[in-house]
Amino acid sequence: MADIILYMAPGTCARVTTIALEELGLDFESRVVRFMKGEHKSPEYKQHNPKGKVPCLVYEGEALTENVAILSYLNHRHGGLLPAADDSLTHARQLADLCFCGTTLHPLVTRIRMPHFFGGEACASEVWQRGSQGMDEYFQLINDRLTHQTWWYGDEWSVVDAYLYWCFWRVEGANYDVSRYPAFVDHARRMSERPSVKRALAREQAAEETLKREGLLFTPPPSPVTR
Ligand SMILES: N[C@@H](CCC(=O)N[C@@H](CS)C(=O)NCC(=O)O)C(=O)O
Repeated sequence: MADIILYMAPGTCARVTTIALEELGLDFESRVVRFMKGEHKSPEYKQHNPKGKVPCLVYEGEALTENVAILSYLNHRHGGLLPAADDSLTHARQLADLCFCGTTLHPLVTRIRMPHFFGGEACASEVWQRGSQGMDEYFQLINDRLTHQTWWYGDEWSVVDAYLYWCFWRVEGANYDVSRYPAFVDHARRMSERPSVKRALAREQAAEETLKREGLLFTPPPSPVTR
């Protein structure tokens, strides 16, 4: 058995962990979880992640869930995912940045990308609008920060950039107008050029092919808004 197994599904926030593992150059196995078959809610999968979600990292036999925790752990073990933090305040602030992605941005991403989940077809447009309005403030904040620097922490790339990139990609594909945030657009382009991201996307592509072959590829309902 591989020492590191990542349970993932294409297009999901598991991409952030995939990019982190690729950045670290670790040897790991990506295992696709078949949402369409309800595999993520099966008793077998819930032995790894009782919350029934991806990502779940099994590292040397120990399961770990939640992107923020996984990324912090990987950084603790290997370094290289966050700038060196010698004091607890810097460390806490980095945690705050990861939490911003996981607990502020991600729920808004879901409202924009999957508005139908919140009250069905009848409310989808309203949910999308409210999610987008909520997101505008944060995209502006991110854009302002990236206007004069390459990465979230200046010249130094970090896994916060990977998290931001996933959020950006998700809402861009759900008709959210990202062109209002040109520095964030440039950041996403820089991210997409990183070899780690290319390798992560290739893994997702392979998983997608598998799901397609099995007739289990999830396609979300069309966005309630058009651009
Ligand atoms: N807080 C969790 C969120 C994980 C999460 O929501 N994953 C989604 C994919 S992006 C999922 O597995 N959804 C399946 C479901 O909720 O049924 C994390 O950051 O890891």
